[in-house]
Formats: sequence, C-alpha cells, structure tokens
Amino acid sequence: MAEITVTEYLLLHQKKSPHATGLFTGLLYDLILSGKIISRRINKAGLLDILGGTGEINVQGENVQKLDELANHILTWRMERCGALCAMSSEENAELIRIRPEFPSGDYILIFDPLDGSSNIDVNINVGTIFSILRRPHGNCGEVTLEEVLQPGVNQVAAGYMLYGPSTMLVFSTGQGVHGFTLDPGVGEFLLSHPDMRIPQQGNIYSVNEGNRKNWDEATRQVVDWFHACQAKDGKNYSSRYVGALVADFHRTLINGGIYMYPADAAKPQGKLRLMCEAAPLAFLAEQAGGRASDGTGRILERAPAHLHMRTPLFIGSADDVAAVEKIYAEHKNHS
Ligand code: AHM
Ligand code: MG
Repeated sequence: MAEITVTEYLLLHQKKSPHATGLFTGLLYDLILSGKIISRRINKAGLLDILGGTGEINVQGENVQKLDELANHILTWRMERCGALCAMSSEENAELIRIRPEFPSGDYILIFDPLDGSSNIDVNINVGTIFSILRRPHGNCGEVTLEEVLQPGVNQVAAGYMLYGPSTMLVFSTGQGVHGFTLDPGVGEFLLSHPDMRIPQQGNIYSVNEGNRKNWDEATRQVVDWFHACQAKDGKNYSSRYVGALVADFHRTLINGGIYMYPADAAKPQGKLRLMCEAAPLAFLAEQAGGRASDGTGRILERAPAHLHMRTPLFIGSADDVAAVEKIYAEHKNHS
C-alpha cells in the first residue's frame, strides 16, 4: 500500500480547492497534533499515575477524570493558538471559549469532546476525541456571538474523531467521503489505511445499553425488541455489542455496519449524548459514509441546537437499520 500521510493528504486536498488559504489545513494539522499528544499520554497513563478521577464534577454533573482534564487542556491550549478559530466549545467547559485578542484568529469554530468514553479510562478500554468544525456566517466580524455558534450539524465543514484503541486512528471527513488513518508510532505520522469508508446498507449488530430498559417507553422497547427478533439480510440474528464509549461503538458500526442507539428514557428525557460535540459530528461521518443518523423522528444534522450542551436521542449507523427504527417510532406515534 502506498503510504500517504495525513499531512500529504491535507496538502493535496488544499491544492484541489483554488480558494484555500491554508488556514483550514493548519487548523486540522494542529488538531491532529493535539490528538497525537493525547494518544501518547494515554499510552503512558498507567505509568504516569494520571488515571482516575479528580474528585470534581464537570458542567454535565459527571465525575471529571484526570485524563479528561489533560486532554481538554492539550486541545484548548494548542487550538487557541492555531490562528484559524474565533471560538471553541468543549464538553468540559460550560461557556463558549472565545479566542483572546492576543492570539491570531479566523472564522472557524471548533466544537469537541476531548475524551469521549472517559468512564472507560480506569479499565484501559478505548476512548477518543470527537470534533466538529463550523464556520462563522460569511462576512461577520467583531466578537463572535453564541447565536453564530449554535448551528445545525448540516453546516459542518468537517468532522471526525481520534480513537485511542489498540492502534490510534484518525477518521474524518471534509464533505468528500470519510477517510481513516492509522498512527504509525514509529514515525509519529497518521498513514492512510481506510480510504473512502462506507457503512454497509444493513448490518447485523445492535448496540444499546439494555440496562436502561426499565426506563424506556413502549416504542423504544419495541425498537430494541425488533433487533432481538429480526434476522439481518445475511440470515443471521443480530448480535449485541456495547463498549460504552460512543466513539468506539461508532467506529465498529462504521466498519461493520449495524446500529448504535442511545434513546431518551425516563431518567434522561432528552437522551444522554450531546448534539453539538457528539451526535452531529458522528452524524456527518455516517451520512458521508452512506449511513444515517436520526433522533428517532428525523435527521440529526437538521436539529438546531438551543444551547451548547443540548442533548439528543441518537440512532446511527446502517441506513436500513436506522430506517427500521424511524418506522417503528412513526407507527407508534400514529397509533397513540
Ligand atoms: P462521556 O462523553 O462523558 O464519556 O459520556 C458519553 C458516553 C458515550 O461515550 C457512551 O456511549 C455513553 O456515554 C455511555 O453511557 P451509559 O454508560 O449510560 O451507557
Ligand atoms: Mg462523550
């Protein structure tokens, strides 16, 4: 296989768009560098005694893990200085982070979950960084407003994730398909390993936290029962897989097909996952790979965020599997 590095890929891509200034390429380069630094720290986590919680509670009311803090710091420090951004929003920070006047700025907006799946850190299981890149409405200047940042996912100019698993992988899309790169730790470069990733039309894996069943409504129970009872196109039963780290469960779904679900329930009436830093970027990748992402009634990418940390139910993966879920919810609504 020809070894194309992600830097070569980005430069090639930049040359193809005549108006490119290099700012966007620089933004992605700094983001990828941050991911490599996080990956190195995660590999050494057990040795450096940075596993475990800090004892603090973050803006979402969850325990802050030490590595969450570290990943958040690595990203905010470097990206604030990248010169392409006017604002950032992190899952770990309640407020919008505007680029301070002492740093150069641009009109891109970066939204990220610095360490998704962080409850898995202590048990040495996959975690990842999810990112979404938006652009400030054309021609706007001065201090960026919250309204300019609260855009539906359909406006994303790029989205992706870094998965810190057995290998560290970078998967992203700039709206021209989804491409996967694997970090070669020897040379410290991401090499193109999964060009033009496509989600199978239908899979044979469903992924959901069934421990929440007692809190589901009747329609959601029917959705999951459908996957218990139904045969996939290959004639096999659906199998269940649930890592508990969205980024890892999504990565498997992207490659093998099937569906990942985090429905709303009585304890989490809006769902658990955050629209802007988790659901929308993965929905962008899913659609770019030929799959779908829905909140059960419609496209995730069309949901307008009411605030930075808005949550949403999520059903994402193979197009036929997501369509099956929407059909059950629609039928249920019609009969009630
Ligand atoms: P996090 O961003 O704080 O790690 O929370 C999001 C995570 C997802 O990665 C994962 O899919 C989900 O929460 C698991 O939740 P649960 O333990 O309720 O199944
Ligand atoms: Mg997360």
